Amino acid sequence: MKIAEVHVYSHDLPVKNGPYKMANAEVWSLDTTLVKIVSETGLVGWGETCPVGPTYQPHHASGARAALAEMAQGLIGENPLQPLVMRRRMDSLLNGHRYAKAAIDIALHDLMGKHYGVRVADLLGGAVTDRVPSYYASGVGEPDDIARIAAEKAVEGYPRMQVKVGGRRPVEIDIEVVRKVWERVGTRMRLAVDCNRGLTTRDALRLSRECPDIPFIMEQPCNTIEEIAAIRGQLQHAIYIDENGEDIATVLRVVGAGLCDGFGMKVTRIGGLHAMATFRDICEARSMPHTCDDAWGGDIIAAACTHIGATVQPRLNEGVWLAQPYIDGHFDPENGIRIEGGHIKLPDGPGLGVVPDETRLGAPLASYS
Ligand code: 0XW
Ligand code: MG
Repeated sequence: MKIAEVHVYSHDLPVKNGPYKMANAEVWSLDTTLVKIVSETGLVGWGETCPVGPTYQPHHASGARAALAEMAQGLIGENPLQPLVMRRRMDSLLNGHRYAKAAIDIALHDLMGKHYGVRVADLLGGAVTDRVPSYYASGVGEPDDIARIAAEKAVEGYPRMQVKVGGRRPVEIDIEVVRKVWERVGTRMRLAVDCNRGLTTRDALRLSRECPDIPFIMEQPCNTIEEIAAIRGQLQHAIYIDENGEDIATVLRVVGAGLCDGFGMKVTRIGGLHAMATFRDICEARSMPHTCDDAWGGDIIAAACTHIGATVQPRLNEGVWLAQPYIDGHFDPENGIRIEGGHIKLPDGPGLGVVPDETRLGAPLASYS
């Protein structure tokens, strides 16, 4: 089988009740990029990549589209049923830019699933559940507001809550946020405190030291691996790496050096579903809990995260975060991905099991054949 066509689309996703605020980003609307791959036999696969603005990671929407433009013509005529060979092909066309390559990789998995008549989760090793746990991530906010949201999410059935802290405000407010959430929710939900690179080592140490009784994990406390390494031995809390987990080589480095206890992982950052399966297996080999998220995105990203999330060993599964609660409507009005009771139903497939209504996307930005 050969790839006959590649089409690239863009679509705006306004943030419901925006902005969504993190230590290093405040977003009102996200610009997502969709990729449609068509085989010579007429099979179609969809992929997506949607950086959460230009400051969260070294990714941005126009960068994704420039990278796709660089590679797309070189994919025509290649076999879409070989994701490993295709990853090497993409690397031969462009260095880096895994978050753009991920859109192609996701589309290949969707197409492959349709070809073989199976779900993407089955291509990735097999689902262990069809009710995938999610988690709720608050924005950076005031202590009473975040505690109220946390209490509501516990009642909704979320097994885990991620509280955002960090940025340009006194760390005392962050400490109060964490304390109030813990007072309201206790052990009803597992708790993550995500600093999104936003704390100095001084403030990360203070946050941890002042909450030794609260069993949260601390996610991406500081900007760099070096800063985290410098304070790792003095922290009272387990450390998860998110933004710094840029590729498999970095994951191997931080796991090997004992610099973290788990990960917040993004499917597009690591390069797509093929790389995500490798990451999952590394984590399983070292008993490292992790999420299977993306930074933002619509139904295609949501489905991709849910399929890989369904394959994670349950004791290591920290959940699949979706932007769905912040987005009005779906690309696929019938089978769009939804969080209900803090969990996500694994789509039936074949492939991703979601098919965008193309009339909602308009004409492609670029087409290659
Ligand atoms: C909560 N998320 C998965 C969504 C936002 O893009 C940030 C991210 C995180 O954990 O950093
Ligand atoms: Mg994070």
